[in-house]
Amino acid sequence: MSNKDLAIILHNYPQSPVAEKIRTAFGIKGLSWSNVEIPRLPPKPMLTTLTGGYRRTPVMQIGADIYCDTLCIIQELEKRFPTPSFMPTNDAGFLWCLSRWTDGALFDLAVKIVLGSAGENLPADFAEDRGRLYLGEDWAEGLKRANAELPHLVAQLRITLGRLDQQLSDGRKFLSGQQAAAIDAQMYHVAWFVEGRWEGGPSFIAQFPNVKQWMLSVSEIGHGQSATMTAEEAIAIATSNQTQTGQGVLDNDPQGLAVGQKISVVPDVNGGEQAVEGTVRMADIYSVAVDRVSDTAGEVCVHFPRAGYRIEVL
Ligand SMILES: N[C@@H](CCC(=O)N[C@@H](CS)C(=O)NCC(=O)O)C(=O)O
Repeated sequence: MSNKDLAIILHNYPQSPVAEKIRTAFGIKGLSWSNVEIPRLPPKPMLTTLTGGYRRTPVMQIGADIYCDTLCIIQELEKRFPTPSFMPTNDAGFLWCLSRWTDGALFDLAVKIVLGSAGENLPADFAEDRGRLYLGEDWAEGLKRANAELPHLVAQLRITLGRLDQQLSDGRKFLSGQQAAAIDAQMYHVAWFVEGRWEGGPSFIAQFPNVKQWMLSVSEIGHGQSATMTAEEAIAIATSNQTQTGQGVLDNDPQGLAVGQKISVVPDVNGGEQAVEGTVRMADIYSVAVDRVSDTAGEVCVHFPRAGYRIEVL
């Protein structure tokens, strides 16, 4: 069976900006995919049975391979479906590095603006879950601070949009030229989130006409072709397939990882998240994958990026 025969499944929900990044990435590559809608708040047992505890959105599944985090997903899509490339210019190294910032500091800034500006209007359970995930143990204080310092936060975000607006002023259609790149999806999901979920968002974005025009171009790319799938169907696909990931660890692993070693993997932020445990199947500079046995789906291979994730040898 070739890679192309196995369907791409995205576990996500429509309001998720981070999922919008991947839906747009599917559009850039013109991919077909199955859409499994997951809950916006935990518990998410049909998702975590596949991931081993990772609860963030989105998660991509291809057969019995489960890809956590959008960096890991984009890396995998580029490997399996190289054309058209997510990196159409000769700046791939810079662009991968830049995506660490769009997905980290820039997205966190947007989260503070959206959550902070909503203030008391956030539903209590949502505020508690997302507050803890993004703002740490003192999240209630953090939300109040974000609300109080909203002008400062907006001034920070304005810098990025100002720079992008300048870059786009030469008439290019996308950020790095006439062809859409991964960095378009990676910047776009932040702008989409701010415009759609902060009440000041539309007028803020309107100050940057080139950015607004670029957002339209990115939205016109669409999301590829998708069809609805149930979580039960996705689990059955994991059960009836085997991982396509080869075994091996690149030489000179700085953490001394070895195939078969028991490890845990968790986002390296103070989000109060559950670590995923399994045995190393594959590790290289950019990714790590563990084998684990799911209660409902049998043997699965769960993949993470190494950037931004903490691996502990157990
Ligand atoms: N670094 C992660 C961030 C994922 C993330 O924070 N996603 C948000 C959704 S927009 C989330 O998980 N929120 C909590 C949830 O959906 O349960 C990635 O790039 O995939």
